[in-house]
Amino acid sequence: MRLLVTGGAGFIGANFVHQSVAEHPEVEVTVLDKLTYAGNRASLAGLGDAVTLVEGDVADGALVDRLVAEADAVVHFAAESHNDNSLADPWPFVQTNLIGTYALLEAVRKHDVRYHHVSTDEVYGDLELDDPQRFTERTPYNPSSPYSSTKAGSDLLVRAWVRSFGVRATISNCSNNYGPFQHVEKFIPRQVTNLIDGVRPKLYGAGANVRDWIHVEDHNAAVWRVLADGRIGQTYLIGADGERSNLEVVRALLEIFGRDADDFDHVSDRPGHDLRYAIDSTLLRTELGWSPRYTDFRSGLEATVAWYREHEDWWRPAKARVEAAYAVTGQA
Ligand code: NAD
Ligand code: TDX
Repeated sequence: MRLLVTGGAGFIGANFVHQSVAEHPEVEVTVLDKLTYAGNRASLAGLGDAVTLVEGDVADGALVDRLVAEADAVVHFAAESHNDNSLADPWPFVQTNLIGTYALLEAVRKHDVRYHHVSTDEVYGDLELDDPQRFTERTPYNPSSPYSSTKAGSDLLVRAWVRSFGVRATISNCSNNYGPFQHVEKFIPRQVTNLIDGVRPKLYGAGANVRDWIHVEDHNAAVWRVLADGRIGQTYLIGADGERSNLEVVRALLEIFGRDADDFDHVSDRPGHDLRYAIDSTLLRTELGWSPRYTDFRSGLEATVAWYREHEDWWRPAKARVEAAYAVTGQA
């Protein structure tokens, strides 16, 4: 099988490519990645002939048409992915997340290629802390930020292309991922690399916001299950019952680093900051037999800390620029 993986030099995409090469040796992988600030060739190092990297834009219709014509399936990870960046400059989010998805949909429609669309739980908006309901496949869309609204729009394009044109597509909406190769702008890698540098973690607002953490390998195993056996036109929610407040995560990291429990700073909150995400992944578990392997968040976090300690050459070049940008918004 020939698989086109967009965004394969980013966090989740790179982990997906590593996992695919290790567990599905019959698959030939082509990565299409623009190598923005978030993409890194080094994340695909050591994979040899099994992977071809094409540097290009998912919104480039002619390039996408050519690559899709040579593929049996497409897994679309490429996106502008960081909420804080979408507040500073929404345009790249509209361009990549909406126009990029449109270009892929037109190509898979023309060449009748199987398509899987990787999306986020943020399309559903947020929940109150004490809401007993979690997000399901039937929860109405209610995105808050430029990032999540462009992801929501891209999901709706996929649904329309399935219904109107018979495109063979599935969608998955996953909760917050952690693990190796995540950019240092994101919450967990930012605090881990701060702690390695002897800098105090930075918590937005009071730190009461809750995220539903899942290890990236569990997310990608679910994407493979959906790609292989998912029903065309169906949306699957991916989550591993990992709800934690940001304060709890910071405290766990401080403990891992042997630092005092109050050794962190409160910084300016994110405008429009979603309060809580929580996923009910019953459909995925019952229909496709998926379950997470990383059920102990603390040991997953320890393994992630060890990875960042061992791969300073990978993250160090991005660190100073990220912290300089956070200083401008009062978040450093
Ligand atoms: P990331 O920012 O780490 O990686 C994105 C990748 O896409 C980078 O390699 C970047 O170079 C590439 N890219 C950006 N614009 C492009 C363009 N126009 N053309 C081609 N390539 C382009 O993101 P991530 O965290 O790995 O997220 C991957 C996908 O998973 C996204 O669609 C995101 O919405 C979704 N998702 C992420 C999470 C999470 O917790 N990180 C959770 C649920 C869903
Ligand atoms: O320094 C920080 N301090 C802090 O308290 C940073 C960077 C973040 N936060 C908070 C904001 C969020 O409540 O931590 C939480 C997680 O923040 P992010 O890592 O920016 O993730 P989030 O905004 O929740 O979105 C992530 O999960 C869903 C991904 O970036 C998205 O791509 C994905 O769709």
